[in-house]
Amino acid sequence: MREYGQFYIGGRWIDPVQPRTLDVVNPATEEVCGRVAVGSAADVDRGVAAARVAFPGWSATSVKERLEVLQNILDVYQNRAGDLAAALTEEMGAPSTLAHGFQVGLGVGHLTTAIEVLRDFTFEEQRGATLIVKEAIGVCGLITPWNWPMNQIAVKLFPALATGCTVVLKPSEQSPFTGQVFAEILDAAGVPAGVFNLVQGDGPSVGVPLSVHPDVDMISFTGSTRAGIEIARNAAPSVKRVTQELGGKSPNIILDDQDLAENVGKGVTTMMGNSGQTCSAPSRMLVPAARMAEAVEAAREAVSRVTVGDPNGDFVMGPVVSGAQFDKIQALIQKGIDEGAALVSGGTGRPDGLPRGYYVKPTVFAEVTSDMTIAREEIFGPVVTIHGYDSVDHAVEIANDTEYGLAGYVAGADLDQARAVARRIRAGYVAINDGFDFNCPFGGYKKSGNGREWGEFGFHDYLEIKGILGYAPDEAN
Ligand code: TXE
Repeated sequence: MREYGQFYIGGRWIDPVQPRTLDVVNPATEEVCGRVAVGSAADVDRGVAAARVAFPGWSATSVKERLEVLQNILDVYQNRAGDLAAALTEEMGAPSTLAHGFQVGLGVGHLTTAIEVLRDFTFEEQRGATLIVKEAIGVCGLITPWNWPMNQIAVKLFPALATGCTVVLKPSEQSPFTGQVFAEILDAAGVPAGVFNLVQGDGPSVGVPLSVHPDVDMISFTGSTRAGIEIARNAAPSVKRVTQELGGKSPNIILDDQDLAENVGKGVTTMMGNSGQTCSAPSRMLVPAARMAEAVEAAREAVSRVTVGDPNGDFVMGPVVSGAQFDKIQALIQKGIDEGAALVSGGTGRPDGLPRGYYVKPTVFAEVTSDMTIAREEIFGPVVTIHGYDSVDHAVEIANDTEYGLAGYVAGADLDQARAVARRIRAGYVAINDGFDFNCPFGGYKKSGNGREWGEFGFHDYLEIKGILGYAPDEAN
């Protein structure tokens, strides 16, 4: 049983202003596995004040000094990777191999990338008589979700620190353990007091006071579109910057010239990873309509290999994060059945032999059309919908027929055609025949949000751009 009763503020572990705690439930057992202090507006005030005091000093440090701090964090992070992964598996049910290899591993990738980007980043640029200066925006509130808890903290925090910002982090109330272990890591790495502050709590108790706070310069948020809109609304009176990485309903177009069975299999396996709780997951699979039967067979075969069970055991998929997510997914699967989609595999109810824990059956629907609820709403569970298209133009039309625009996937043997299709997808991130790149900008069009994370693009969100006229070197005057 984990007990975390304090917040990390101003370089110290301190008690919350008012004692209140929240139980954390292990989704694999449905039992309480820990207790975490819940903050209030008064704790947010303290965190923001500490970050404000630290800002002038931290933003004035040299790149070399910040590189040293980031390198220290990397060393401690790698030493404590096992603790982070264990915390993560307990709080959100990710299988331990996924938790260690990807969930926590991505943090190493983002940190290493931030170090590389910072080494070469151009903070100042002379253009004629004008100097362009990129300056840290100030105190940043980072509000993160539970699905890739460590990755989401990493992708925000490291660019924020690298650019000279100071932060107050509020992790999801459903996955607070990783945030707590992570604060211990930053403390051990010698991050200067007040540069990083941690206040735990839920949306109303801590997320809202952070969003409205007049002394916070920016909120970086990842989570639901609902909360993203609320944050932007709450932030508006103080005119702070708000970046949002929200939901997705990403298309996976398998073109006719590519190996259909192989790519259907890959799409199904990718979708089931992390129990489908990935904002950029390839949730809508688009195949040539004439080959629907072939695709269904391949999907059935692939899904039969997705074993479900105890995240500490040798299974591909663990539970989903909570009872609320379980219920939401069940309702959407039922809706798919009611609206006439063809259920290929899975369905409602728990998998056999798993009476406890928020386990969902890996589910595939075929013959799905864009008007169905399962094609429109983000399910955020292990559910793939297969849609048939009649032509490449039709595939692109289906791909873009969504209010989201986070990611897209194209599989094609003729690369010219695949590239042309990738260009036509209205999304912030499109992968042709797989591929992974820590420097590729990641963020959404439409209701998937705004701002871009990852690599160099992740730095821009945390910088103000100032132009100083008449700053020309003597010879340019
Ligand atoms: O998210 P919330 P929930 C989607 C996914 C999922 C649905 C609901 O479809 O099924 O959202 O998940 C904080 N002001 N995604 O309800 O509520 C909250 O405390 C400030 C996609 O768990 O958005 C947590 O830290 N903060 C997504 C964070 O927002 C607020 C990842 C996310 O929780 C707030 C997660 C408020 N008013 C869910 N309300 C992705 N893009 O990957 C909540 N929070």
